[in-house]
Amino acid sequence: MRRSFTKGSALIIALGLGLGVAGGALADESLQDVMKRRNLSDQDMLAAAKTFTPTGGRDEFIAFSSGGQSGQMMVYGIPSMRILKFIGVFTPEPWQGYGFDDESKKVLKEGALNGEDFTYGDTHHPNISKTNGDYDGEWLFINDKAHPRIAVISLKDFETRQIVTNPVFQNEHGGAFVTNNTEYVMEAAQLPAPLGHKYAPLDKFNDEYRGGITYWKFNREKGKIEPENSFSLELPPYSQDLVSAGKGPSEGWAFLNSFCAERYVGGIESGRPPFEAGCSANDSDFLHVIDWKKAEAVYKAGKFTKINGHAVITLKTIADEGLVYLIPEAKSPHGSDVTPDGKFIVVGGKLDTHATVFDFQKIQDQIKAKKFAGKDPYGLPILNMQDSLHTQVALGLGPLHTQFDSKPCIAYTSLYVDSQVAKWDYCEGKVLDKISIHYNIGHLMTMEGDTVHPKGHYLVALNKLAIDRFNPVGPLHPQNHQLIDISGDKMKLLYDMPVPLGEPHWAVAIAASTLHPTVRYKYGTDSRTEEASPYAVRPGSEHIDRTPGKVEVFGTVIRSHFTPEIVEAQEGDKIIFHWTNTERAEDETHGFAVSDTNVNLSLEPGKTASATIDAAKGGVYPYYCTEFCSALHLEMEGYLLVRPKGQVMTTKAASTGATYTKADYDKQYQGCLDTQVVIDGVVGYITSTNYTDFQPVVDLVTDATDQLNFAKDARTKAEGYATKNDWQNAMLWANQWWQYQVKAADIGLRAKTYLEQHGAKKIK
Ligand code: RUQ
Ligand code: CUA
Repeated sequence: MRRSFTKGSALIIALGLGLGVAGGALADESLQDVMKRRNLSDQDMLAAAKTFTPTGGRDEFIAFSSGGQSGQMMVYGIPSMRILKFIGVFTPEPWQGYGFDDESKKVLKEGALNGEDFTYGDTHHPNISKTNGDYDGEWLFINDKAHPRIAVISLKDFETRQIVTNPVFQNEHGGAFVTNNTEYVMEAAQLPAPLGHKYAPLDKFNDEYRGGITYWKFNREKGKIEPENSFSLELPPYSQDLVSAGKGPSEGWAFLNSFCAERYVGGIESGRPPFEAGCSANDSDFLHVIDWKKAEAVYKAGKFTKINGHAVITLKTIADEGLVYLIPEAKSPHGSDVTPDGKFIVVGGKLDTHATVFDFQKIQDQIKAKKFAGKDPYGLPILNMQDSLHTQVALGLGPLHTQFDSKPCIAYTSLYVDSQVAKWDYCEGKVLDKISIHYNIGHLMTMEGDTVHPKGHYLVALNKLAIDRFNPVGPLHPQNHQLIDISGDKMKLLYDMPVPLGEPHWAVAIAASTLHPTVRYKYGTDSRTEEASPYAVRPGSEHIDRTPGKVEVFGTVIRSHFTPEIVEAQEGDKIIFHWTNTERAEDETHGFAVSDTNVNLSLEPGKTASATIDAAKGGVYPYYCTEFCSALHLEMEGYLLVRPKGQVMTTKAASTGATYTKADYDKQYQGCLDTQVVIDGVVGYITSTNYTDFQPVVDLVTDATDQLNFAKDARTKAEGYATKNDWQNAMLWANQWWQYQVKAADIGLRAKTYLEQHGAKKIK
């Protein structure tokens, strides 16, 4: 429950709000009545009970989903399917100030190509950093198919730290998949093009158009991809698709498929059959088996050429060194997923009814014996498909992607054309169960389903079409994420979640207990780099620096004021605001918006962020806080005054406003003394318990102590003015003293509630 404070001679805590119970007959409805009224079956009730999360409840798993064309990501809880956050990645996200503060503009700028800033991204495949093949919950990666890019997101604060653009590919699809210890983030090209963003006519397709895969070196300590330590493999123009890293026995290898080994070039406008006909004409495409450990050694030995400053291992070197082997795979494959034990690779086929299970050991045996069926036109050895197979299983129409269960040998494969999920045993090669979804599933996600220890429990179907599942909202329908219970023998559909964001593509889910996000930043953190901001100031040392043509504000925010509140500048000046949120209280975020400008910051506790304004036109630009942070949130405001050319600076920036008397001061002063009694009571309660055993309370006590120190300062000022009979300033500072007390009391009450709810013990 929210508390609010009413100003008066004493602090009144309004606890009574919202306690009323809905009146009338509905309140007396029984479960049976509700089931009847809403036409719910026992099965529905069971599904509801499996997903319903009472107020304050937490989810067992956290999912990170691609946000498709939004260029963002979505975070939601499983099994409740409650959306927790959208993460701005390749596109601005105003609420989080992403793309609006100077710090995040820098991150987005890294994603510009040929000088162009993109305001969309086509995000496809998220991946969580792994340690020994399991999610470690530290970093998140996602690719942008449209402008080949990879982004790095910190799972401490769910903010984007870095964007790298691919210097050699024109387009990609097979990102962002990590190797088992996150040594590399893999990004495979899709539409072949001349490497290095160059031109070549299409009649040179076979000779000058190329595919490839980039290995982006990830520095875990810095949380950064290191382009200078990354390399790419030049690959034939086969339209490479998805890739996954080997595990266990297949550690050090990667498996990348392709869907147009025909190297067909369409041209429907000139009477040629289109791409779709030519790219699906042959019975097979190629699975690329990549020895990435060996490729890394070749790169480190300097056997590469440079394109746009980036190391590329050429096809010739790849063939000479034996870095890539090809295996024919069923027509128009899609999805390449390594089993948790690392022994098998499962590949779907969009135009096939089978899932193909390749046996890594059999592949190795052929490679070791140099037993090749032939070579492709680029000199890459081709293995015999039959000799590489473990089994092929007829699953249904359009098998795409596969995820794994915690139970051995159990896999789930999406069937796009059939609109179903197949549960099957890849060891024995038999189908166990099927469930219909709505509709045309693409990817699917089990809990930690691409790690060496999948967690089972749930599966989410990421569907391409929703058609009739939700209330109509016009021709563009929401996406449909469907939650399925996979804990029993038979799959059970639990919940449909509409998502109005973009095509979901893939998602990954991690046990919530593995994530350890921060509650607040270390004081003065530039959240976009996670480093100390050089612009942070402590309360009391706020200042405005003026140099010709430039006004630089070093300020702080706290409930419920900006310091400074009035900033004057001259037309033509560059004005730079740096704000530090000095709050430590959980969720006490302030915003900073300047009217008639594109400035909108989000200042979470401890964060420092900056905004630059070019004051082209004289005028009055009010600024205000955009988060309803306190009872006096609307009063959290200020003015940027830009004087038109020719006007001089006024020394008295603000009018004096109302005038106060000694009586006003005395009344306020008494009010502060009364409030202090309430605060002392709360402090007495907290210190009488074992509160130091509760870290969140220790943090809150630190916050409250901060506020009480500010209160003491304000009191000293008030009393100082009172001795000079300056009742105007005395009264205003006494009021400010009270404002700080209110915030201290608010924090104290949060701490008290926490202690009561978490069974604190009396020790005094
Ligand atoms: S792909 S629907 Cu973009 Cu991940 Cu398979
Ligand atoms: Cu700070 Cu509203």
